[in-house]
Amino acid sequence: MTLTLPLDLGDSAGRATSELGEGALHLPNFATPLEAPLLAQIEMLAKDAPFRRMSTRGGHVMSVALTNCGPLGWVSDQSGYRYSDHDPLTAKPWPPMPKIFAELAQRAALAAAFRGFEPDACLVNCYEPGSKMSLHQDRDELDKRQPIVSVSLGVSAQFLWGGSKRDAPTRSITLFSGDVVVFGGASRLSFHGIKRLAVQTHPLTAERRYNLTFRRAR
Ligand code: MD3
Ligand code: FE
Repeated sequence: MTLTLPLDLGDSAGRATSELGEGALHLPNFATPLEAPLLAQIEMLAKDAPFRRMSTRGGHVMSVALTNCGPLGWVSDQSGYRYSDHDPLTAKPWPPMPKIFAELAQRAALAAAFRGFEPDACLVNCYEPGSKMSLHQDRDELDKRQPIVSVSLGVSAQFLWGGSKRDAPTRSITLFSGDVVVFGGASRLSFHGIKRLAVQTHPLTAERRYNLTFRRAR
């Protein structure tokens, strides 16, 4: 007798690894086994380095709240963007990068054929319903041959993936909790963003979405 199991292919299950562009590899559910411990580490590091909304050079306040861990952290204020070895809010060094963060980032980079990736910065973004990130490039890191590894946790988001020019057409990709994307090579300087977060709930994060981006800043 043949058993037929229900399949939900409209959801996050059953997606294959795909190349979004040259050097940009989407690894669906790569971090799913680590969801709970990663979120527990985020909660702990936010006790030392709280999530906060930063100002931009233009004087706008970002809708995404952020914190960092590792030797360097990405910061923004009225004088612009940069990496800093301390938290401007507390004047203390950023919390150390948890071992499971660094190991996950290195394993993901290796899965995308980037050997020896040793991140010195992990930016942690926190999205609430209505938060968004406008189309931008990440160009504050010295060695553009080093990839950036992104890990999504919590409610899903629509990731906007553009080209090497701001006005190039974009495509939209849903990033679910546990998804990892490695951006390197020709994709390292591509424009990208996150659409306004819809109201949704996730069992581990309620209405929030977190994104870890691992970087080699210096
Ligand atoms: C493509 N974060 O923090 S992760 C950022 O989901 C950022 O919070 C988004 O963009 C987020 O800078 C998107 C995906 C991502 C991260 C870095 C990239 C895509 C990238 C660097 C180069 C190209
Ligand atoms: Fe970015």
